[in-house]
Amino acid sequence: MAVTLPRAQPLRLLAGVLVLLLFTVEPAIADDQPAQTTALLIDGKVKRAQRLSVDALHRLPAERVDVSFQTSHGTEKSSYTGVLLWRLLDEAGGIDDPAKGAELHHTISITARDGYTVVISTGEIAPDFGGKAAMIAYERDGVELGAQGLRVIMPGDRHGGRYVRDVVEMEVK
Ligand SMILES: Nc1nc2c(c(=O)[nH]1)N[C@H]1C(S)=C(S)[C@@H](COP(=O)(O)O)O[C@H]1N2
Ligand SMILES: [Mo]
Repeated sequence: MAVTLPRAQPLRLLAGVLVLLLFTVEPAIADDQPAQTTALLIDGKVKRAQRLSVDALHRLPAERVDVSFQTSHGTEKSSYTGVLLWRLLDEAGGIDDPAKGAELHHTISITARDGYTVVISTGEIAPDFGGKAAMIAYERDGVELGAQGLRVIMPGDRHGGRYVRDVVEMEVK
């Protein structure tokens, strides 16, 4: 015996409409977000805090480096092009500290859009000391990183942990 429950129909209709709304409204909200423009903020203890666009980075002296590092999904081997962190500090007027040996007294907190943060010391990248050719890359294997965002390159690191993806800020402390 087929018994139809008349009250079930409007409920189903309502559920259907709700499901439809979920699928249609969510992308509409995402589309309303302002386009994320890639830029790098250099602030904290620097003389002239800067917000550098990708174009501005392209106008600075470029370095290209071949690197290879371990990740949870195997070894990554690529060639990155970008600007040395030390050169970027220079662009921001240098470390704002007149003390002798100031380049050995500070840290740089590098933060990504997802909140991932890595801290390095200024002494590690100072040319007369650690001299590490750490850089912010805008290009990988000849292709612009574009929407992937800028990336920290740490030549010599064995694991990829400091290869911060989509970096947005370098704060000198
Ligand atoms: N923004 C951001 N960058 C990040 C991470 C992260 O979680 N967020 N993980 C790091 C770790 S632990 C590794 S091993 C590498 C992985 O590199 P891949 O994304 O190119 O595979 O990215 C590094 N950079
Ligand atoms: Mo990792």
